[in-house]
Amino acid sequence: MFLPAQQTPLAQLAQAVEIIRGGQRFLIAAHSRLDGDALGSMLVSAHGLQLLGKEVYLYNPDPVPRRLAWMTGAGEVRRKVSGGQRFDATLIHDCGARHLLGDQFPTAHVTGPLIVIDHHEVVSDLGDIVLRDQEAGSAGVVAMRLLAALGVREEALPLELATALFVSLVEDTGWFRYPNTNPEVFRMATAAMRSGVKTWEVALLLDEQLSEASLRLLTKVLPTLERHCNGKLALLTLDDQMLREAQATMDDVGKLVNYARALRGVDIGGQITVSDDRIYVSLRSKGRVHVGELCARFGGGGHHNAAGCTISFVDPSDVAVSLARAKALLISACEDSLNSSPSSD
Ligand SMILES: [Mn+2]
Repeated sequence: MFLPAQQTPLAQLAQAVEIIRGGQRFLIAAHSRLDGDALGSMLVSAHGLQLLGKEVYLYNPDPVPRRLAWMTGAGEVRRKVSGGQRFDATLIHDCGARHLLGDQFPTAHVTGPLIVIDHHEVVSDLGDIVLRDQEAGSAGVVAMRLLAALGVREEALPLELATALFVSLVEDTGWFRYPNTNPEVFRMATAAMRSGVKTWEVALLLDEQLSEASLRLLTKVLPTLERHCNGKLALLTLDDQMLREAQATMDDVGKLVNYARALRGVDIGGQITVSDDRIYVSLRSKGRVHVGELCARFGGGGHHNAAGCTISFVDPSDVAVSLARAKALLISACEDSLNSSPSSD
């Protein structure tokens, strides 16, 4: 019934358009641990489909982070798809792996065909129709391209749609700084501004609403800094005890990993989060090392300069042992990647 994934991007886009035109109810999903692009791209599709007279149901396994809760439609995201529903198709955003949709993601009987809207480089097999462009600045860009193919004009977007698009752009390009910043990103940012988005208003809402707990947490995490691989790898570690001491929650964590990457002489910055019998690793590269490929070795994925993976505890009763082993594995993988990537200095 559906074209195989190796069909051309244009054929896949045409088929997605046909399914959406012919359907009425759509499930809108994204990867767990929502970030500005995952939620932003979901909301681009949700507002866009509503504009076209369709009904949408928003799902994510995790709660919406506090810093994104102001976005119009964020309050509609449900952590479970309530029983008895059937959808004509499901749009999955910013996601390259099935497990990132959570255990509550419904069966094919409920979801209908899966349309993946994504820009990740390191992915596993997911989706009946795959709209994936690794050159796209964000998943929101791919979602906007689909809306354009459905007849939504970029020049006159409803403010809530324009805002969602803008958030996806600024979050994934680091406010137009990362190498994925390209003319299409600026074109869509211009369209968003023409539709009424104000940059400073968005910046205030996204980045100028820190809790005091987040600063207390910073004072716990920064002293954990370690340098490895001749200083080229910088690691920060966060655990539940630090959260308790700072009276903080995961909502207060923020982008700690950027402090590690920003150091002079560092090629890879990493943040290790120890929580719930799992060790979650976030890596950021300045460009020399492809951290997406590095994380894929541990079953994770992502992009050239930003990626993540999860490492299970070897011994849930002894956190220190599990953490030491995870660090050793990570350091040796980074060492390999650094050795096989040409040095810039
Ligand atoms: Mn993204």
